Amino acid sequence: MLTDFLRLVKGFVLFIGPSEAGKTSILRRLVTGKFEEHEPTLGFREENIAKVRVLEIGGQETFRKYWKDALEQKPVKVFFVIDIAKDLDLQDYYQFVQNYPTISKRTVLTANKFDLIKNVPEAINSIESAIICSAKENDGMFDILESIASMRSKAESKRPQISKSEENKSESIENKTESIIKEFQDKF
Ligand SMILES: Nc1nc2c(ncn2[C@@H]2O[C@H](COP(=O)(O)OP(=O)(O)OP(=O)(O)O)[C@@H](O)[C@H]2O)c(=O)[nH]1
Ligand SMILES: [Mg+2]
Repeated sequence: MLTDFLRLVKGFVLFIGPSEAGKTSILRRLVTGKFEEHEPTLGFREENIAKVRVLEIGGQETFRKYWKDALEQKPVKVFFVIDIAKDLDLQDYYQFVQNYPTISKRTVLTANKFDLIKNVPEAINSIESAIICSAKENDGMFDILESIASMRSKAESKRPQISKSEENKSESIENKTESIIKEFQDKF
């Protein structure tokens, strides 16, 4: 079912990672600007963020087989969300990177629940592309949004455009990213 769905979807961003790390909380924060309690994701769910299709797959053991299905459909970017306070979650990330060395280049380690700790563990600090965030405290949400939005701009810039006004022609990728972010500004 998920595979059939994904075959129809071109260009999506994937949110995966251990259960309870906060994937749904981050995505709902980005969409609604609010932090609320959620049921665990029993399967997968979809959001539209900055006009990008974002798919979350639940982290419970029974749903992890779907991660593979989704990864085979080549997501443009993967956000691997972990609970920053749980060493086991970080081990999960290392395992993922080992299992999917190619995809790991397009993967952003997203260390959530920063509000629970005082100092970022050195192992996470040393990962340059990692995003440290807290869906609860609304920290780092802008970084995630920017990362999703810039991905859309890049994808668009590769597409041939049929009719372009002079104004559009001069619009740089940075400007596009900025305009997408403006849509979301009231949420932060
Ligand atoms: N302290 C704290 N708790 C958080 C944060 N983000 C999420 N939570 C809590 O963590 C629990 C799990 O959050 P979810 O967003 O459902 O986690 P998930 O990664 O979507 O989990 P699955 O769907 O089962 O894979 C909930 O009780 C949230 O309220 C955060 O930034 N800080
Ligand atoms: Mg979830």
